[in-house]
Amino acid sequence: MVFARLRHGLGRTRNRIAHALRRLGGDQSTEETLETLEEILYTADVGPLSERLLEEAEAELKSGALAHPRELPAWLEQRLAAAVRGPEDGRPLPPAEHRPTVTLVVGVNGSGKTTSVAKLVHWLQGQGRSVLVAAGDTFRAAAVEQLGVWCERAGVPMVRGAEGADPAAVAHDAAQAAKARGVDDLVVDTAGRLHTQKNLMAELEKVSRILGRQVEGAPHHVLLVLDATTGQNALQQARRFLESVPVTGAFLTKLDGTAKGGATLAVGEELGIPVLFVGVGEGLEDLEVFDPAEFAAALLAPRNEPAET
Ligand SMILES: Nc1nc2c(ncn2[C@@H]2O[C@H](COP(=O)(O)OP(=O)(O)OP(=O)(O)O)[C@@H](O)[C@H]2O)c(=O)[nH]1
Ligand SMILES: [Mg+2]
Repeated sequence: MVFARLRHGLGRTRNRIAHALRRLGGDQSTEETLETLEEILYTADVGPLSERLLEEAEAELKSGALAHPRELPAWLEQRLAAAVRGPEDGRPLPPAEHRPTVTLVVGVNGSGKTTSVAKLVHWLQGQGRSVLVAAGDTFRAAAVEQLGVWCERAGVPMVRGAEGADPAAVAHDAAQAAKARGVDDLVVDTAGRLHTQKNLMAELEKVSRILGRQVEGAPHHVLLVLDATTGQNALQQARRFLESVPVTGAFLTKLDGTAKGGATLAVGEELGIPVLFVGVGEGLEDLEVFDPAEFAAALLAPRNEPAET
């Protein structure tokens, strides 16, 4: 089942939400209903979006647009789904006009970039696309090794530089190799960096610029990898990345192990970027293309299936 691991990960949250949702079906006053709704939104860590939804719910209950609190769970599911964009036409990373399609993967330390690059490679192969990987994290030799292991497992070639090499030089070499080999996709891993490290953010701009010189319009996709377990903090980090590189979408990782699934919605709503993928485990296959409707349903899973006890 799609999002089964997410449902599982959200287990504890789900039980609390399940209780609250059941109360919505009962005979509560408008005030009690809104309190219950607030609890649900808070539990799911939906963030600033909560306030807007609460105001809307209040207005609609008072105007009669929402006739009974019983209708709130369905209303909520629909609103949550509408708050965040998924990939256009359900197709993330569409091919660029000319080969290779270049995808740059960025984010803070430990957010899950390298693992996500591996998953992306695997997913792209599943779409029938040939891939080359650039080991743009030249900071640590171990980083290149880690990516190398994944690439070997997935059976894709990897271009690497010497330890401490300029990541832009690696990106340059990889782009040339990708063109020479005629592969469909080039995926570029980068070192983790804090949004506050100005020089490292400038380095990212340089990598992006160099890629653009090699391949028209590159990078065509810039994926910002965000650790969902950091909840609303992920937003803070994300804003600064958006200033340095043209981020085209988010890859939300570690949704299998978080009670903060709502952060996903906050990302979409607050940053205005689509969520393209979610990571739901540490393996190559543990990636889902993001679907807002399915996600909202999973978040409010108890509405659609009996709650676990
Ligand atoms: N449970 C779970 N773990 C994940 C997921 N994605 C990544 N991880 C784990 O998160 C940890 C960090 O992942 P990396 O891919 O090395 O993160 P990174 O952003 O490349 O890290 P740096 O290169 O050091 O900045 C590893 O233990 C991964 O297995 C996910 O979707 N679910
Ligand atoms: Mg890494």
